Amino acid sequence: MATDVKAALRRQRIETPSWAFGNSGTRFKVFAQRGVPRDPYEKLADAAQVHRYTGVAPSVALHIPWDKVDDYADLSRHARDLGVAIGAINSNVFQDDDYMLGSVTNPDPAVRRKALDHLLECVGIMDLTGSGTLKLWFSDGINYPGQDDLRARQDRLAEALSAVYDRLGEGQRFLLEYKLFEPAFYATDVPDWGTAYAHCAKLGPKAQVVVDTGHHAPGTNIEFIVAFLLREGRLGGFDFNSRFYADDDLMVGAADPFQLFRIMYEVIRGGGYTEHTAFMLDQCHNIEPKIPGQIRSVMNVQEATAKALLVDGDALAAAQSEGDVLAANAVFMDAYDTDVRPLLAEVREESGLDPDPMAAYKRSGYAGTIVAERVGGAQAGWGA
Ligand code: LRH
Ligand code: MN
Ligand code: MN
Repeated sequence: MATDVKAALRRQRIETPSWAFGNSGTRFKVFAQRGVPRDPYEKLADAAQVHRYTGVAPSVALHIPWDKVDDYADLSRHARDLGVAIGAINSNVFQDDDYMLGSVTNPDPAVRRKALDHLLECVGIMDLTGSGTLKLWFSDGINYPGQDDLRARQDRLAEALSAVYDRLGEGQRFLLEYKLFEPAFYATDVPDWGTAYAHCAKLGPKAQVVVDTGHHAPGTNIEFIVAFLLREGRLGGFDFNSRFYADDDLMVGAADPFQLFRIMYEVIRGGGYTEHTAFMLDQCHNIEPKIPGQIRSVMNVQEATAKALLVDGDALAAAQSEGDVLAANAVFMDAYDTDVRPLLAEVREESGLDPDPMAAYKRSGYAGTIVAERVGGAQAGWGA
C-alpha cells in the first residue's frame, strides 16, 4: 500500500504558470517585487527553481501575448536546458480595447475575426513549442439585460470553437475554461461547466473542459463536477488556486485544503490521475514572494493527493454498501486527518531531493541573486 502511494506521488506532475512569477495585484494596486523576471526566459528560469526543489513541476504554461517572443523554438530550447518544458498555451482575447463587447462572441464580425486569428496563432505556437494543450478562456459576456442576444452569442462562440477545433493537429487538444462572472457581471458566455461541456461534446474528444477552482459560486460542489466530467471523458485538467470570495487566485489549498482533498479523491476514483489530466496552477502572488509561493502551492497539491491516495477503498466500499454512513465518512476523514508530511519527505529523499523544498530553496540563495541581477521586473499582465 505505502509503496503504491509513494510510486503514485513520484509520478505526479503539476504545471506552473509563467504569470505567477511576474508582478501582479488587484485593480487597486500592483505591488512591485524586487528580482522578478523581465521576460519569458527569466520566468522559465524561476519556474525551473520550483521544479528543482519539488521534482514534480517539470512544465510551465505560457500566456500569449504576455509571453510573446520572436523565436518559440529558441524559448523551448531554453526551457529544456533548464530542465523544464513548455506546457499549455493560454490564449488571451481579453486585453485589447477591441474586446470591450466581447471577443469571439462580439457582435462585430471584424473583432470576431481578430479574436479567432489570435486563437489560431496560439495553435501555431503549440506547433513550434511542441505543446499539446491550448487553454481557452473568454471574458466574453454582457453587463446589462438586453445588451446583446444571448442565443446569438452562443452561435458565435460555437462557430469560433469549431474553427479552432478543426485547426488542431495530431496530439493537440483544447481545454475550454468556464467562469461564473467577471469581467462580465450580468451574463457570461461560458459561465459554467455545463455550457463548456455542451460545446465540447458537440465537437469531439479533442475538446475538453478545464476546471478552475476559483470560478464557481460559493458553496459549489466542485468535486461533483470533477466526477461527472471524468465519467463523460471530458475532464481535461485544472487551474488550481483558492478563493475566499470571488476569483481570488490565492495559493491552492490555502483557503480550503479539505476541498482540494475531495477533488483529488474524485480524480483518483475516476481514473483521472494520469498524464491526460493537466494539473496546472493558475495563481497570482500579490503580496508573497513568488517562487516560494509556487513551491508552497505544489506542496499543498502533493499533500492533498497523498491524503486522497490513502483513502482505504475496500473499507469505504464495504461501509457504503452496508449503508453505514458514519463508518464511510470516518474512512474519508481518517485519510484526510493523516499527517502526510513525513511520507512526502521520504518520497523526496528517495528521489534525491531535499525533504524540505522551502528550506532548500531558501538556502540556495537564488532569491538574493535575482534581486541583484534583475532590475525593472515585468508585470504578469493582470492589473497591467
Ligand atoms: C481567468 C483566468 C484564465 C486566464 C487566467 C490568467 O480568470 O483564470 O485562466 O487565462 O485567469
Ligand atoms: Mn484560470
Ligand atoms: Mn481565473
